[in-house]
Amino acid sequence: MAHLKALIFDVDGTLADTERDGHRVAFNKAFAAAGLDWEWDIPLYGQLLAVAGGKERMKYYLDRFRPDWPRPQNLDALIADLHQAKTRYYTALLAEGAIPLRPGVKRLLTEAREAGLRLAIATTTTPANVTALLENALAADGVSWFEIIAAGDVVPAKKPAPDIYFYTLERMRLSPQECLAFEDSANGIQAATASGLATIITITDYTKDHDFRDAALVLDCLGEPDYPFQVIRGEVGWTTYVDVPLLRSLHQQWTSTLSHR
Ligand code: XBP
Ligand code: MG
Repeated sequence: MAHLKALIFDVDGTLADTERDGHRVAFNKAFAAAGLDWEWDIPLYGQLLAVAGGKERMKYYLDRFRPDWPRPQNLDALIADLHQAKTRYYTALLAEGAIPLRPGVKRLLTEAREAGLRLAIATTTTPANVTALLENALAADGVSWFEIIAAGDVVPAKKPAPDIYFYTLERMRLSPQECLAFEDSANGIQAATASGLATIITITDYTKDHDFRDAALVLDCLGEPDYPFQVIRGEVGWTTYVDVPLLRSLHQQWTSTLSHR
């Protein structure tokens, strides 16, 4: 039976609740700076999150919500420029400390490293956003905590396609049975489970109604010793926060269930 060797983390919604107060705000700043009458309020952005990827999301917005908006010939170039500007605004927000890590994330990452577990990131967001989040919210050397950071356009298809997880597993030379994934959204759980990974979900306000029937465990957050998690679906025994012993015991249960199928 496979032993647990690595933890693979999604970024947006999982390491930090970045969408509503981070990415959305940065998009709106980029639109305003470009003199565009595009404005993404909180409910609209929730709908736009159906599409992973900032560039893809802007196109989806135009197709679905702005058929009236006259497309320039160089639409792809405009979208690319807007996305670069948005990334600058987003990383500036992170540098101001606007987005903290979610409860339990720093503690679990620290414990996992001390326990010799390998760490990786598999995300749709732009690599510069990952670096800015880790360096500003985790630790100055936060990037070095992760053996692999697979992000953005490094793979042809974005979540819910499993490409970014296959890419990560390949570079770590690990099988999905030797890992656990952490996600927050329907796109994420589909990508992780399609690559054979048992997945723990921590919901956000934007994703609490998503379909997580394929998740191994669904929680409101990872929890802390003084800040217990709420179990939305799954078994955790008496534990009230996610730690390495819990992950090892859950992994054993899940892999043994899988091997008996
Ligand atoms: C979530 C995404 C990203 C972000 C925006 O990524 O879909 O596109 O919303 O980032 P994750 P970019 O897989 O970490 O949940 O604008 O850089 O794409
Ligand atoms: Mg996510």
